[in-house]
Amino acid sequence: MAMESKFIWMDGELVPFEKATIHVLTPALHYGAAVFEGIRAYATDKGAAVFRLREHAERLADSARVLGFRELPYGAEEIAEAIRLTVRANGFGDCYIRPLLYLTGGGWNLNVDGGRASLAVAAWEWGNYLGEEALAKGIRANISSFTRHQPNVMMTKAKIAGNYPNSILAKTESVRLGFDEAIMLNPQGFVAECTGENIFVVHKGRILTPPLVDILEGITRESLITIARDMGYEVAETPISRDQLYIADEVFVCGTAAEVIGLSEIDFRVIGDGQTGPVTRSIQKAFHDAIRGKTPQYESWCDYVNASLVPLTLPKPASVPAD
Ligand code: PPE
Repeated sequence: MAMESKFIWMDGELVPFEKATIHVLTPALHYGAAVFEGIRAYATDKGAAVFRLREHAERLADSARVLGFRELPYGAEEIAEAIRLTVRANGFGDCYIRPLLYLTGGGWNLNVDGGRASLAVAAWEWGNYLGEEALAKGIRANISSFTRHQPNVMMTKAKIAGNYPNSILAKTESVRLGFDEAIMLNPQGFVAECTGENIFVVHKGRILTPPLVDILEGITRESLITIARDMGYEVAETPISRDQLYIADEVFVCGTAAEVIGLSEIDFRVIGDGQTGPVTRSIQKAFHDAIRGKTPQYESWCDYVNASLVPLTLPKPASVPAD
């Protein structure tokens, strides 16, 4: 199984991969009452480094708060430590990390207060999210026939598991139509985000991206805005229409899993010259350097798993290799 690892961390314990199971009557599974993160760690000269770990751990706790959990078994710092421990115990360099806080032990009357939250942290080696050729050639996207969430229907700031069937509907439709990814519009008809990425447009030397109001506050998005501004580009957070995508010089998408990928075509219109454009390439390169700890300016974004600053207070079974 491609997602295999030695251990998955579950509520304070590293459990062997095959034993990391939950009962079919766990409410999270029935109602999507769970929140998750997608995080990447990268092999660097100083060992594995988790990219922007603190921000991801805080977003997980925030997502739980948005879903209505009033008490969490772990705070952001403990979540971060469980993540470092999981990467270390599995001996991974490059890997994808998936913490999941899920409703269990009750909550069957659609009330989170009837149950409690449990935390699991898995990690696995996950290659190119948008396909082998995405980085070199860019990908083809369409505008989805499905609308992205209105924030008073589903909370777009939170990575709530139950938000994702909206992405599944859109992505499945796009792939069946022969595209690689779906671009989703908000209920007003402006560009929101993709099924698992934020989106950027390059037009006449300026970089534009939709405002945060009804999208996920992507951590890659925020990193790229910082990188682009540091490189001297003007970046504006502004509503973007569908036709602005068609006439863009470049369009790129970004996310933890996808990283930074150019769009070669949208709705059968070639974007720019149909290749990953020069602005996208320069930002891609700066991002790839940053995630591997090669840019002193951004080194604080790398959390080296072998250099935990907090003492290891979480339970650790005897089978875990010594640090
Ligand atoms: N929008 C959505 C809807 C989203 O799911 C992601 C992450 C982003 C934007 C980018 O956010 P960030 O990772 O913080 O830069 N999507 C996750 C993959 C979803 C999946 O399970 O598949 C991810 O990239 O981990």
